[in-house]
Amino acid sequence: MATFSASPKTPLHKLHLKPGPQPRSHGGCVLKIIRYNRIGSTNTKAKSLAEKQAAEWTVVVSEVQTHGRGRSGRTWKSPKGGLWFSLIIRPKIPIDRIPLLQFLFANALRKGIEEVYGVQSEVKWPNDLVVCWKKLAGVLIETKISGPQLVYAVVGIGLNVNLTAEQLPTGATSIFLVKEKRFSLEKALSSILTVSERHYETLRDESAVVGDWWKHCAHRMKPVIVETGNSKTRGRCVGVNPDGSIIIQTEQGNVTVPDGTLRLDA
Ligand code: BT5
Repeated sequence: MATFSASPKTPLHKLHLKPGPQPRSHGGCVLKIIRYNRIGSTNTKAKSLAEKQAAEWTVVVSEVQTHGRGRSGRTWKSPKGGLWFSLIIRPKIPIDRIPLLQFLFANALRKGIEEVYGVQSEVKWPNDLVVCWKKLAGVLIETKISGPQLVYAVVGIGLNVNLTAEQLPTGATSIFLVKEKRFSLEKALSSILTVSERHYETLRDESAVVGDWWKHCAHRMKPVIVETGNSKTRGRCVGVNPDGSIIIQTEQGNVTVPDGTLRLDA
């Protein structure tokens, strides 16, 4: 089990700490959790801490985000009742393998959700966890690169835990809606971090990371449409690559799409 400490640099009035056991080492790094009741975006805060040399496994968590962010400037609804947090990591990986992080943390989140709540979810390209095609969680990875080096990555995770249908956008779901009961956010955070730590150690085994993701993919071998800007790719989803791209088998042959939004082709 992961155990937590608070950063001594965090302004005390912003901390909302729970007493806990002594911090544990993560490959030489101590897991630090910095808690807010309310913040703009935990990813934005974690990025500014990373710029100030915050150590790996520094976590920023907030009960509410007033400007929660998704990809490409999209909004992430983050009222009280969800688990909204960001983790700073500094993996030594080639920059073309950064997208592996997205697969790895989606895998860890899926496993954590299964362990804590007994909820079976599936991964959806590029960064979602879904239950019956409804979005349960999203992962937003933001990085700083210097030349060929990854300086840091901030892994933002949004998991709809105790949210009601009224609090969620159309097409979303929550653990509460699936299980019809409310759960502790604290336990979920602890377990997801513990599972993430376990998965993090497998980062170098890219075929295992991608293989695990693909095995639990909601659209594996299914007909899909991927929209990227103004272009649409239609065909059967036949794989994903360690560089984060998806492979679509079209009438003209296999097409590799680096990013976009995917839906089932009904
Ligand atoms: C994501 O973006 O799915 C990544 C979401 C990451 C959120 C976390 S919370 C902690 C950390 N701090 C941040 O500021 N962000 C991260 P994307 O694939 O672009 O999906 C965004 C879309 O999901 C929106 O355009 C909505 O349609 C939908 N959406 C918004 N809020 C949602 C919610 N709570 N649950 C499910 N879907 C949501």
